[in-house]
Amino acid sequence: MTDIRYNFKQVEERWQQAWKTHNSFTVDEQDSETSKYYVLEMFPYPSGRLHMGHVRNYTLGDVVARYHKALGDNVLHPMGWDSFGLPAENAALERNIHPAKWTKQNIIEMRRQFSLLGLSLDWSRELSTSDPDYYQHEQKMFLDFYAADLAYRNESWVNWDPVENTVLANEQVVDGKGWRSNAPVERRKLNQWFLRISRYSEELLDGINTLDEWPSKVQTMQHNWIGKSQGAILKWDIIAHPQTKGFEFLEVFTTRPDTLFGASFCAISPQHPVALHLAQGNKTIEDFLLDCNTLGTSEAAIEQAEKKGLNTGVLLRHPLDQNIEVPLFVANFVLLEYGTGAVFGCPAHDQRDMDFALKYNLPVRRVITPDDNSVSSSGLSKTAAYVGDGILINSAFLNGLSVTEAKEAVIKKLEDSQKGVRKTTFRLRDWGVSRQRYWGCPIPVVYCNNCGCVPVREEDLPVVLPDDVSFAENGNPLSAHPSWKHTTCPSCSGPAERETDTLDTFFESSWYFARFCDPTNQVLGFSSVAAKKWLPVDQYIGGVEHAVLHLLYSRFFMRALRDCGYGNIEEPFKGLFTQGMVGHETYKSSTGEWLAPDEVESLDGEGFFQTKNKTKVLVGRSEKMSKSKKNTVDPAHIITTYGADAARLFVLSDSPPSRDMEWTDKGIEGAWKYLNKLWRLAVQVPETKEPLPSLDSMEPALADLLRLTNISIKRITEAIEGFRYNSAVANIRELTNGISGLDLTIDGAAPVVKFSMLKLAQLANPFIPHLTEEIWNRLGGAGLLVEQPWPVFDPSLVSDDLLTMAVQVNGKLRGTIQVSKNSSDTECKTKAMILPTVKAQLVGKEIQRVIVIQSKIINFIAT
Ligand code: ANZ
Ligand code: ZN
Repeated sequence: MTDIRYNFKQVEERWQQAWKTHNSFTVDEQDSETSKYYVLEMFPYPSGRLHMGHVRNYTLGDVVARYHKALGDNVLHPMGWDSFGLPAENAALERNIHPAKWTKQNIIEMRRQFSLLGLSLDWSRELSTSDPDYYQHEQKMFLDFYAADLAYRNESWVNWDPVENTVLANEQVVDGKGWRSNAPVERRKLNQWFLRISRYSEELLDGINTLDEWPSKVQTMQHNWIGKSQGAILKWDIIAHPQTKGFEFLEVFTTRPDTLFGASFCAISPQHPVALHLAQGNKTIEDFLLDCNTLGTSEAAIEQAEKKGLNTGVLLRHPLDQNIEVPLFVANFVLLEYGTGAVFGCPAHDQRDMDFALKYNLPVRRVITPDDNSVSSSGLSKTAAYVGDGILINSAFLNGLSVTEAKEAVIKKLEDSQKGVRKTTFRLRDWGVSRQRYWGCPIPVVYCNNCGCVPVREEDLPVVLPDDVSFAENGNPLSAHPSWKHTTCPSCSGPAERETDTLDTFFESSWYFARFCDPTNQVLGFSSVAAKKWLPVDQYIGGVEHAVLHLLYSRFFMRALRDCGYGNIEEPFKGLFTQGMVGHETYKSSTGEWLAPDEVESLDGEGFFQTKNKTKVLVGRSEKMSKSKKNTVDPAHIITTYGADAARLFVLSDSPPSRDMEWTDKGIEGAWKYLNKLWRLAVQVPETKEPLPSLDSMEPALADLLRLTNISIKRITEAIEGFRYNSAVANIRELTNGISGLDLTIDGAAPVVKFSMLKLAQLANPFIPHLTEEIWNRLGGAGLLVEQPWPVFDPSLVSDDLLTMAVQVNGKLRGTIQVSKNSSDTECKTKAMILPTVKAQLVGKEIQRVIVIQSKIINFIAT
C-alpha cells in the first residue's frame, strides 16, 4: 500500500511538470472573449534567497490567481526581478564578484526556489530590470519626460547618505537616517535630476478617492504625504539694515492668516537666500548655518531635532499694521522647500512657536478666544498654545469674527493692499532621481562645453553600463571609469561627457507592471493597446512599507507617461492588498548572543536549551524575521522537509493575511499532518460510477454531508473574495472533518463521499495545488484540476441562507417551505403551491388572494 504514505516530492514534481507541459498559466493573448484579470505581487529584489516574507506574499497572490482562473478569467500573473540596486554593488565590494554576475546567479537560484512553490506564474513574461532590453525603454521614457519638461536638472540641497555615498529621496530617509544604512543623513548641495511629480499633486490627491479597493490606511498615508494646505503668502517689509541691501521684503507662507495680529517673530530656513546673504561677513550667522546643515533635509529629521534659532538683528514690518515690528530669526525647523522657506510665528496659537517664544523670550499675544463659555480665555495656559476654534480678539478689523471668517477677511485685505495672495501649497516635493551609483540605469544625457546638457539620440539607446568597472575607490565607479563617459555631443559632434549618475531604482519599479502587458515590444516600453487591454492591475499585493514610495511613484508615472502619449492609464493598481509580516520568536544564549531556531531545542515543560551545550536559552517575543536577530527560517529547508503545499498552507492558515503572523514549528507540523490526513482520506474514497442520488431518497447523514459541501463552497468562495484566507482554510478543514466523520458503510455513501471529496479538492486547490491535483486525478476527475471551473453551490442546499416560511390556506397552517433569503414572492408562492398538503386543500377551490408576509407566512385565500 504505497499509496498510504503521501510522497510530496513525487506529487509536487509531477504536477509542476504537468502544468508546465500544458502551459496552464500562460496568458492567451488571442482571447478577447473572457474578462481579463491581472494579479501581481510586488516583484522581488534578487537577493539570492527566498525568505518567508516572499513565501507569504507570493502564495497570497497565487490564491487570487488560481481562484480567478477557475472563475474563467483570462489571468495574467507574471514574475520579474527588480534587479538594480545597492546590494549587488556591496557584493562586488565584499566578494569581488561583478554585480551583473551576482545578480544573474541570484536570479537563477531564486527562480528555482520559486518554481518549487508551485506558483501559477506565466514565466514567458519574465523580466529583469537590469537588462538593457528593459532599461532602454525607460531611458526613452526619461527623454520623453525631458522633452515634456517633466524631468529637469537643478542644483539643490539633498539628503546625503555618508555610508552609501549617495543621495536619498525624502521618502528614503526614515527618522533622519538612511533607510538602509541607518546612518544619520547629511545635507549637501548637488546638481540633481528631478521628476516633476509636483505638477500632479492635485490629480494624485483627487485620484485617491477613486481607489476604493485600497486599504484606507494607505489612502490616508498618500493623502498626508501629498499634504495639501490652503492659506496665503504675505509680504513683510524688511526695515533697512546695512546687511540687507537688495532684499526689500520677505514672503512667508501661512495656513493661519487669521492669526496675523498675534505674530511676534518671523523665521527663515538656514538655506534661505536672505540667510545666506546675512551670513556673509557675519561669523555668528555663518556658524549657525553650518551647524544646521548637519541635519538632513527630511521633515522627520527636522521635526525631531531640538528647535534652535538665531536672531539676525533684522526687523520686519507687519503687513497690515505699520506700527508693529518683529525680529527676524534663522531657525532650524523652517524647511527651505516648503511654502516660501519662511514663516511668521504666532506663539499663542501654535505650540512650536510657543516653545520658540519661551526659549527666546518673545512676546505671546493671544488673538483667538474660545467661543464656548466653558473655557474662559483668561484661564488658558501660559505655556500651551491654544489651537482650537474661536473668536478673534486683539486683531483690529478682525475682532469678533470666527476663525473661518477671519481667514477670508485677512486674505481679502492683503490682496486689496497688495500685501499678500491666497495660496495653496503641497507638501509633495519633486522626486530626485539621481544616484551616484554604478548598478543602476544610466541617465541618457551628455554634457557638452558648447551646448550644455544634451539628450542622447533615441537611435543611440540604450546607453549601456560598462562591464569593466573598478569598485576599489569610494564614490561612483562610472565617473572613475577611464573611457566610458567620454563621448561626442549629439548636437555639435564636439567632445562631451556622459552623465555618470544613474536612476533611482524606484524608476524601474514605477512601470514594470506595464511592461508585463507587452514584454516583447521593441519600440516602446509598452503599447497603448496593451495597456488598455491589461491595466490597471486588478489585484496588487505587497508590503505596506511601499505606501508612499513605490505606490505613489507608480501613480505619478502612469500619468506622466499618459501625457507623453503612452496611453490613457491613470491608476495603475485597482485593488491593493497589504499583507502583514512573518515573525518568529528570538533566542539568546546564556552569554547574550542571538541564536537561530535550529540551534535550540525545547524540552517539554523545561523551556529551551542550546543544542550544542545544553545551556538554558532566553526566549524573546516574536519579531519580524531578520538576519541580525537570527530568527529566520529558510523556506528552502521547509520545502524540502514538508513540501510546498505544507508551507503554503501554514502561511495562509495562521492569521488573517493583513496581519503579522508567527512562524512556529507546531504550525508547520500541523499543516503537514493535515495534508497527510487529507491524503489518507482521499485514498479511502470508494471507487464508484454511480450518480449522486436525489436528496429525498438519501440517508440523513448523507444529506447532511451534501449540505455541508454546498455550504463550504459558499463560505470558502466568500472568504477568498474577502481575503479571509485563514477562514477559508478553517472551512476546508471543517469539510474534511465532515467527510472523514461519515460512516462509509451507509447505503449509497460512495457517490456522496466521492462528490464531496472532489469538491473539496477544487476548493482547496488555490491553497494546496499539488495534493489536490493528485486527489482529483486519483478519483477520476476530468483533465487537470487547475483547468476546472470553480464549483458552484446549490442554493437550496445552503441552509445558511435558507428561511422557513409557514404556508397557510385560509389562515390555517398546512405546511412549511424552505426558501432562500433572496427568493421573490412569486418563487415562494410557486414552491408553496406544490406542497402536497397545500395542494390537497386547494383542490376544487379558486385562489382569490395570496397574502405574503415577508420571510414568514404565505396565506392562500381560496373559496
Ligand atoms: C503662522 C501660523 C500661526 C501658522 C499659527 C500655524 C499656526 P501645514 O498645515 O503643514 O501646511 N510653515 C510654513 N512654511 C513652513 C516651512 N517652510 N517650514 C516650517 N514651517 C512652515 O503648515 C503650515 C504652517 O506651517 C504655516 O502656518 C506656517 O506656520 C508653518 F497659529 O503660519 B503658520
Ligand atoms: Zn555640443
